[in-house]
Parts: sequence; C-alpha cells; structure tokens
Amino acid sequence: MLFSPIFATLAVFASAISAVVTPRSPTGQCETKLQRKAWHTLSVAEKKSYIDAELCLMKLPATLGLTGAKNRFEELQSAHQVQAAITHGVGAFLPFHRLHMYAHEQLLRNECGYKGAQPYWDETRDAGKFYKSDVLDPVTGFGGNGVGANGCIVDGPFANFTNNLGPGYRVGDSLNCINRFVNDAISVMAGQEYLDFCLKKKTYVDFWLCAENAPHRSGHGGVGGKMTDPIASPGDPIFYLHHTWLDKLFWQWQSLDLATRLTEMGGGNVQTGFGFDSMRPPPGAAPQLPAGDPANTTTLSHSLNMFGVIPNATIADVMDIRGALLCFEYI
Ligand SMILES: *[C@@H]1O[C@H](CO)[C@@H](O)[C@H](O)[C@H]1NC(C)=O
Ligand SMILES: *[C@@H]1O[C@H](CO)[C@@H](O)[C@H](O)[C@H]1NC(C)=O
Ligand SMILES: *[C@@H]1O[C@H](CO)[C@@H](O)[C@H](O)[C@H]1NC(C)=O
Ligand SMILES: [Cu+2]
Repeated sequence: MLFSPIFATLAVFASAISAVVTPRSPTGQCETKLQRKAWHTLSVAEKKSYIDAELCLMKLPATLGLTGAKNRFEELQSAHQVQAAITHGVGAFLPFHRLHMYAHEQLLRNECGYKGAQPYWDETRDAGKFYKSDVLDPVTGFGGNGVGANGCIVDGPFANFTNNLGPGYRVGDSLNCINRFVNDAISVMAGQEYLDFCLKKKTYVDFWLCAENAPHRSGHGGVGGKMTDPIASPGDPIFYLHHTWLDKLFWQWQSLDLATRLTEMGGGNVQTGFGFDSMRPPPGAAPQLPAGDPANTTTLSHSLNMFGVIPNATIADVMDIRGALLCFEYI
C-alpha cells in the first residue's frame, strides 16, 4: 500500500468521533441548513479540513462487503460504479447525483470529523482555464495536472492515493492512480452561456438533458483522466466538487419555479440514444430497472440505491434541498 503515514493518524482520530451526526430539530425537520460554498471562497484552514477528511475517508476500512472496494471512499465510488448505466442518460441522473453528493458530505461529517459542508467548484469562474484553477492547486487544492503518458498526478494531497476500482465496471477493477489530462478546450463548456442555455429550459426533461450535456461534460472532460471515466470517476475526489456544482445548477433551475419544479420529474429509466453506449454494463452487472417506478418512466417514487453507504431515498426525498433529509443551501 502506498498510503502516507498521515492517514494512520487521521483514522485513529476519526474513529474517536464517529458518532457526530447532522443536527436536526426534535421533529426531524430542517432547521439549520448546512451552507455549501464555492471552493475558492473557503479559507486555507477550511480547505485543509475538507481535504484532511477526504484523506481520512480513503483510509477508513470498508464495511459493506462491496466487491473491490477497500475503504469507505471506495464504497461510495462503488455505489456509482455499479449503477452507472441506470443513473446516467436517465431521468434519475440529477436526483441520483444529488443524493450521492449528500452521502459524501455525510461520510466526511459523521466518520471523519468534518465540520463543514460539501463545497462546490465554481467551474464557470475557471471555464477555459482549469489549468490555473484554485481547485487544482498543489498546496491548497487537489493537486495539479497529471504527468507523463499515464497522467498520474504527482503533487498535492492525493498524489499517493491508489484506487482499487475501475477503469469502468467491476470487471475492470485494478490498482490505479488518480490521473488527469486537463483539457481547456472542453472546460469552456462550464461557461455562463452554457448554463444560461440550460436554465431557460421549461421542462425537467429538457433541463436534465441540457445539464447532463455541456455543463456536466465540462468538469469531467476538462479535468480528464479518471474524471472522464463515466463509471468509476468518483475515484478522483474532484468528482464531488464538480457534481455539487452541477447540483447547484439543478437547484438554481428549480428555484426559478419552485411551485412546479419541486415535484416535476420525467425521463426514462433505461438509457438510450445518449451516446452512452460505452456505458453498457457487462451482463448481470447492473439492475435493469430500479425499484419504485411502475414502468420505464422516472417518477418521484423511484428508489435511489446507495448500497448501504447511507439509507436509500426516493427521488421525492431529494427534490427539495431545504427538506428534512438534505437540509442544505447553496451560497
Ligand atoms: C507521496 O510519496 C512520495 C514518495 O514516497 C513522498 O515523497 C510524498 O511526500 C508523498 N506525498 C504525499 C502527499 O503523501
Ligand atoms: C425506456 O425509456 C427510454 C427513454 O424514454 C425509451 O427510449 C426506451 O425505449 C424505453 N425502454 C423500454 C424497454 O421501454
Ligand atoms: C436499496 O434499493 C435497492 C434497489 O431498489 C434494493 O435492492 C435494496 O434492498 C435497498 N436497500 C435498502 C437498505 O433498503
Ligand atoms: Cu455520475
């Protein structure tokens, strides 16, 4: 194993405080919302506390028996990997990733002593110039671009993290580095004009299709390497900042018409025609239709499966970020 000694210290620290939970009112309603902020607005100390918690998660032993996953960070990655074919190019794309970001925030807080909220990457600020983003800072960020033919990152706090999942589905699992090939011809799709184009969409289906396209592709393709793996990309911790930014865009769109958009859902449960053919799972590797929906149309009762990392939730549970389950806001 290539873990650095700092991991061991953090793991001991984390186990001592594993009982910390998100504060709730006695009725279970949302009272004090966690404030999710942009990475570049965090203090150096806040950035360090987030990264230290992520390093802790990468060291905490796996508990769920999910094939291939060797630590808690990878268990959350596994929940994404196994279900990639039913969470991309489908109506559940935005709700699933909203819950997945929440699960990450919960793990950091409940198991690694993190006191803050899940930050997001304001990619619009860095559109077309990811190479000089604060997020890729080797000292206060996630490390910089990859080096050499395989693009493994060699600086920053995650330089030595070896990931056991991917490439692709479980069948591809092998020990691999976090690699990146920053591509600023692709990162331009985080630009405000692309967001505005999506924000004008009138229906959930049109908005989701728009958001999953350019804004979503900006962070994956702009960072490159592991982040371009549509199945195992949560192996690069930048994934969580990218998808939280995309979730902020989803909430921004919902906020333009909450009366309608807290309950509007749609799309299919089986992906077709989205150019995701490379995401076809090996036979038997992913469920074909998720629980909760009466047919191949995504509804509010659709079950989002977190494989025990956190309890499953329905799409209805995650439609309102200010609701009893999620209880956060974007600043
Ligand atoms: C990664 O490993 C190298 C070589 O052992 C070491 O010099 C470096 O400090 C390590 N980096 C981190 C972030 O642990
Ligand atoms: C499922 O939904 C998609 C998208 O709406 C559609 O194209 C596909 O034909 C449907 N598949 C089945 C088996 O009904
Ligand atoms: C979560 O959802 C999946 C798929 O619907 C189901 O198989 C599983 O049993 C659920 N897990 C829990 C803990 O309810
Ligand atoms: Cu995804």
